[in-house]
Amino acid sequence: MAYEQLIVDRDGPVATLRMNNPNVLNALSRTLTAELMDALSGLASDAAVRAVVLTGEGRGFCAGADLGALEAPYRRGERPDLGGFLRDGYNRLIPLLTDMPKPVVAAINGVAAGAGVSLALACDFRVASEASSFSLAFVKIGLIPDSGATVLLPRTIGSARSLQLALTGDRIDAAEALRIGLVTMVVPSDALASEATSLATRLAALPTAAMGMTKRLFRETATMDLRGALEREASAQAEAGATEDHLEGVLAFLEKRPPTFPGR
Ligand code: T3D
Repeated sequence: MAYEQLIVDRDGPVATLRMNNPNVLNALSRTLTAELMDALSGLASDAAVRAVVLTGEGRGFCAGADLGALEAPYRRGERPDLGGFLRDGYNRLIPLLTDMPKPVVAAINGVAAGAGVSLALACDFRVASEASSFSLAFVKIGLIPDSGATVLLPRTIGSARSLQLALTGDRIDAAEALRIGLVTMVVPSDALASEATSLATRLAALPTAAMGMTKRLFRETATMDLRGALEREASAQAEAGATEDHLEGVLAFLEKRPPTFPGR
């Protein structure tokens, strides 16, 4: 399907989504938000896709909410309901990334601000270019961190650093993001696409069903006690043990050959 502000490329089992609203650093317009939701929903149920890459066109990854959309109503003296806007938009978009039953790699090509940071945090891997930077810019316009940032950021880098970034809105560069664990890898700008694709290609050859279940378990057990988590693991392991991937993994090990996982 052709979109206005999103480019979808397929290379075998890897799908790459490129946010394409570069004049505003891929700010999340209503169009881009809706297109991301549509594309991610389709990829979630497409068994031929076994890994997803999310990146941006131009010099931005994503500058968060499209502030241009607020100009007309604010100048008219209207105050739109931002809570309703979140419930209809980002609150539906973010779970499509976190709950994607296959790995999602954010290839952060430039600045990520506001909900753009949340978008990166909702992905499973964050590979950043040396040109990337990060700002929880919400506070600079009198807003609170949203789109899951209040949960996803502390879970990733700890509460003290999260609060510092959230309360100051300070922009940090790629090296600092790596140091505090906000991203897991920093690469030269011209190597970003190939590094992210090569990671996604490697992930796409692994047992997709088990990876989907692993993501789900990490989400579910985050709020459980040990006994609850042990039981959840047992029932998920029963599911994993019934997959073709598990059978192939064990047989390949016993036959001393590399496995070929069918992804189910
Ligand atoms: O409001 C709601 O709907 C509720 C939900 C809120 C969730 C949020 O995400 S709130 C946070 C929103 N985002 C921001 O506040 C970030 C705003 N942008 C910036 O602070 C800076 O642009 C950056 C730090 C991201 C990058 O700075 P820089 O100097 O590299 O670029 P620039 O020159 O500021 O931006 C380039 C263009 O993109 C510029 O347009 P122009 O002058 O070339 O015509 C700029 O206005 C535009 N732009 C950047 N961010 C946004 C944007 N246009 C609309 N919305 C943006 N978020």
